[in-house]
Amino acid sequence: MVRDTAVLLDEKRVFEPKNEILERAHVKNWEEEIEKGKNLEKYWSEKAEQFEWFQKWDKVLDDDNKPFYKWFTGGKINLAYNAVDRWIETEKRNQVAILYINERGEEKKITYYELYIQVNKLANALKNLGVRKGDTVSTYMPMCPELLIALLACTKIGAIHSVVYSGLSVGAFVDRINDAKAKVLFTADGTYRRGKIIDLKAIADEAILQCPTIETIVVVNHTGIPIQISELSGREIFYERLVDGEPAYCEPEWMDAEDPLFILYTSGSTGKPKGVLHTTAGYMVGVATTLRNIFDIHDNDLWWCTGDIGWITGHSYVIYGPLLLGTTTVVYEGAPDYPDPGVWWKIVEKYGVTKFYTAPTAIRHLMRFGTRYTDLYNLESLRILGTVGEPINPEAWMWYYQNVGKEKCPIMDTWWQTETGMHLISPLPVTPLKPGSATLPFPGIDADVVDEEGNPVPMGKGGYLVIKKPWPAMFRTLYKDEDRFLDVYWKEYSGCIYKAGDMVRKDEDGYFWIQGRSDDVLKIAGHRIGSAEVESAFVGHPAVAEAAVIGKSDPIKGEVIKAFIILREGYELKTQLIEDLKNHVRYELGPVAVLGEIVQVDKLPKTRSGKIMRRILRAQEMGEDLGDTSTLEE
Ligand code: 6R9
Repeated sequence: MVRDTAVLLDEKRVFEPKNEILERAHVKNWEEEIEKGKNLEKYWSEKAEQFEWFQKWDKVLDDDNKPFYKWFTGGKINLAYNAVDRWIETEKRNQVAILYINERGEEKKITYYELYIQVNKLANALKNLGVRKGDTVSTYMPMCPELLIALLACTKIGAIHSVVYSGLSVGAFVDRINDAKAKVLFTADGTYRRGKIIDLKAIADEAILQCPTIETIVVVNHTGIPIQISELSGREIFYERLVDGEPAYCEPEWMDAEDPLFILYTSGSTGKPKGVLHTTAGYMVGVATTLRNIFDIHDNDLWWCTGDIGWITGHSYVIYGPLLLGTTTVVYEGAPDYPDPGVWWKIVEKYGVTKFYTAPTAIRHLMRFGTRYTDLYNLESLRILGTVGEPINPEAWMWYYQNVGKEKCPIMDTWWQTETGMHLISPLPVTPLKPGSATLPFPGIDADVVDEEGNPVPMGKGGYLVIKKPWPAMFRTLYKDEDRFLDVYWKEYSGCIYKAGDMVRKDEDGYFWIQGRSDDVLKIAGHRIGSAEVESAFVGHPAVAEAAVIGKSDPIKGEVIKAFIILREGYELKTQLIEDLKNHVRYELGPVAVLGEIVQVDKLPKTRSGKIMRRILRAQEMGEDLGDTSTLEE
C-alpha cells in the first residue's frame, strides 16, 4: 500500500535528541559516524574486532564476483560461541539471558550459564541424531525458550536452521520444509493465543505427511496439553527425552565466515516463497553493530523486541543481536491486547524494560485505547523505542512518542528486510527525528532513490529504493535459486545495485520516507505475504476458477487482502461460501492472511500474455487513473 506523499510532505516536525540520550549514547555524533562509515572495510573490520575469532579474516570485503559479495574471508568463527559461551567467563555468567513471559503472566528466566548448558546438551543430541554441519533443521514452534535453544544448538554445530513461523499453516509449512530439505523438525504441543491453546502439533502432523525428508520430529512439551506422540514410529521424540543425559559440553564447530547460517523464507512477487540465505560472520557483525548503536545497548539494559522469531526481526533482534551483546532479551508469547490492552505496559513496568521495539500495526491497535492503559502503568524505565515492518504514520508515531515514551524516548523507525538481515535505514538515538521518516542510512550504507532507468531522482520526488554498496549482513543468495536472486534483486539497473522493492522519497535534508512496496508483496500487520501466494490458495478451492488479490488500506493492519474472484459454474458467492473461502485461505496460509473483502467478478484485467495486472485493480480501487493500459488485453 503506497502512502499518500502529499500528506507526508506536510510533516515538518523535528525532534532533537534530549540531553540524557546524548550523554549515554555510544555514538554521540551521527554526522561523524556517517563519515567514518564511508571507509567500508575499516568501519566494519573495527566492529568485527569485538568478537572472538578462532582465526582472523584475511580480507574484510571480497567483491571479485559481484553481487556474490563475501565478508571476512579466511576468518573462522562460531556465532553461538560468541552469543553464549563467550559470556560464561565474564560477570555475565549468572545474568539472565532469556526472560520468557507469556500471556498468562508466567515467566521463565534462563541465565547465560544455564543457556550454555542447554545449548550444549541439545547440540550433542542433534549430533546423535545424525545432524552434521551443513544439514538443515526446521522449526515450527511458539515463542518459547526451547526455540532459541534449538537455533543456537544448530549454530553451534554448523547446522543450517530454517524457521517456519507458527502462524503459518499447512500449505506454507510444506513448501518451506520441502524446499529446505530439513532432516529434523522441532515443534511443540501448542502455543498460547488469546486464552486458547493452538495445537501446533496437529498442524505439524498433518503437514509432515507431505514432508519426506524429515527423519526426526522433536516435540517440546510447552503447554502441557495431552498430545499424540508416536515414539513407536521411531520418528518422534520428546525434547526432554532427547537431551536427557547428554554431555554438558559441546565443542563449537569452527565455521568459515561465509558458511551458511540460516535460511528464512519470505514472500516475493511469485507464488513460490524465497529461501533467503544468510551466512555467518557478516550477519553476526551487522546485527550486533546495528542493535548496539541504534538502540544504544548498555550492560544494564532490558531489551524487548516483540517480533516473532518466525520472521527476520526475531532472528536478528530477539535472538542473535541481543545475545551477541550480552544483554537480556525478553521473549514474549502472546498478543498485545490479551488479557487486556495494558498487558505490554504491565510487563514494561514489572520488569523495567528499557528498550522496546515493535511494529506500527501494534501501536495503531493500542492507540485506539487512548491513554487509558499507558497511564495505568509506570513506563519511566523506557529509554529508547523502535518500530519495524511497515511505514509508521505520523499520528501513530506521535501517540507512541507522547504516551509510551513520555516525550523523552527517541523512536528508531528502522527500515530493513529479510534480505538485508540488519537495519539499513534508521536514526541513531542522536539523530534529529521526523515522525514517519526512517531518517538516514546507517553508517556504511549507501542508499538512494532512483527512477525506472536507475537515474537518481530529484529531491522530494518519489522513486525506487536501492542500495549501492554491499553491507555485511546482506543475504548471499536465494537457496537453490541463484537465477532468481540475480533477476529479482540485481539485474534491474546497471552497476550491480540492490533493488529493495520499496518506493521511497528523500526530502531536502536527505531523510528517507518509505512509502510501501513497489511489487506485489503485501504487508499485513507487518507480516510479509505475496499476492500470488494468496491467489494460489484461492484457486485451490473448488469454487474458484481465477483470483487476483490486492492490498486494501486498513487503519490498523496497514493493509488487508481484497480478493477479486471468478467462480466456477454452479457456485454463488453467498455468506456460506465466503466463510468457506476465508477458512480455506486461512488453512493454507495461516492467520497472517487477513481477508478484508471478497468480490465476485466476471473478468480480471490481464496482459495479452495472461498475467494478472493487479496494478489496474489497485488503481480502480483507489479511484485513480489506470495508467498505461497498452498491454491490457481486450
Ligand atoms: C524487517 C522486515 C520487508 C519490507 C520492506 C518494507 C517494509 C520494513 C519498514 C518498512 C517502512 C519501515 N518495512 N521496515 N517500511 N518503514 N521502518 O519487516 O522484513 O518481513 O522482509 O519485510 O517491510 O516494505 O521492504 P520483511
